[in-house]
Amino acid sequence: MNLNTLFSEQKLGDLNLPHRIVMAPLTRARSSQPGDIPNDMNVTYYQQRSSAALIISEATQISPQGKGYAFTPGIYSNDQIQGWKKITDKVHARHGRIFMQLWHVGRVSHSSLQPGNFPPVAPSAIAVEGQAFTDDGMKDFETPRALDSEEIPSIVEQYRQAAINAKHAGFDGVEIHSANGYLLDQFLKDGSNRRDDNYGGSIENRVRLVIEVTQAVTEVWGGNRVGIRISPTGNFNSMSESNPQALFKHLVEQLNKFNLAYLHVVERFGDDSDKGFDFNVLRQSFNGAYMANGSYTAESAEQSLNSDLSDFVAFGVPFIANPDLPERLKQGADLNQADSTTFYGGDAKGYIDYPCLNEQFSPA
Ligand code: 8OZ
Repeated sequence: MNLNTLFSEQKLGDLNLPHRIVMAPLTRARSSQPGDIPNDMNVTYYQQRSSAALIISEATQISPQGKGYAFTPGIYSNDQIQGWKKITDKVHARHGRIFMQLWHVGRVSHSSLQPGNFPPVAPSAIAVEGQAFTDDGMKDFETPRALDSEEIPSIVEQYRQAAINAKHAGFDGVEIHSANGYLLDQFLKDGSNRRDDNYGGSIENRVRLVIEVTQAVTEVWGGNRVGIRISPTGNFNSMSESNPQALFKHLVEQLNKFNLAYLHVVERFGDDSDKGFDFNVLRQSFNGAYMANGSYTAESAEQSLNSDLSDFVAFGVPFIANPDLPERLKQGADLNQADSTTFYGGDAKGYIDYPCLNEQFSPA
């Protein structure tokens, strides 16, 4: 099968991307402690992957309250901004492009990770099932504290400030993380949102926070440098929604007024099925580019592009193990297999030691 469309140029907002293979956001939990600061090993990792059409950074907490996993990086302190600046400089030196993924975990946290050791915050006081990844290992999730209506503007301001900081750190744009059961997804879906104020109940109310955050972030960046990630069918982190098709169609229609660069859709997570959801309704309703994600191969990505189901395809796990993934897919070369035991936390092993075909993409 030829891969002509996968390797054709395409605009994303006002950027010209050389092909359609995007590096998905990947949590690797290797920032420097204390302070959740990007380090030189992180620089090498991103620089090695500069041949992606676009790199989307690992999920990055917008505030101390937004943190939910040990060792993930932030974008609220000056040291974090300076650490990220080294990363964006090296990616740009290799003619790459990189967006930062803005992250508030909401209830997917633990008091030991929170400022003042207070409980995590959420739309409603409903705990996630399972355990949080803390500095002292896995700990049961706790019941979160439901945010007061009066606190919500301060959440929006956390996103705005992080968007400003990402600009200082030299990013090309930002992606709003509204997927996978974190704060914004918790507000969207009715399994986690039982509020009776303007932010809960009807679909119109449940999308309100995402829209306010998008308003703030696009005021900083302009819509054409902003994307948003959603996972309409995902149930990771104890998520559920009674009418995902109606909820996400309404959300996408509301987002159109911001003229965003792209809609990034997690269509499946691991071996999750699509549960009959019609993703093409979202693609057809949205006025920017559609970025598909979820276990795609070069062939299924080419098929999706040629069937006009997507404009870009984001690859996750294959980029962990193949820094030069676009070149390998182009050549039809064998792919390195990812070692899942080194996905989260640890050192250089399983992080910056996966070999490239050509040393042009190896560490500088
Ligand atoms: C896996 C492990 C930790 C975090 C996401 C940020 O699901 C994540 C994540 C995934 O979006």
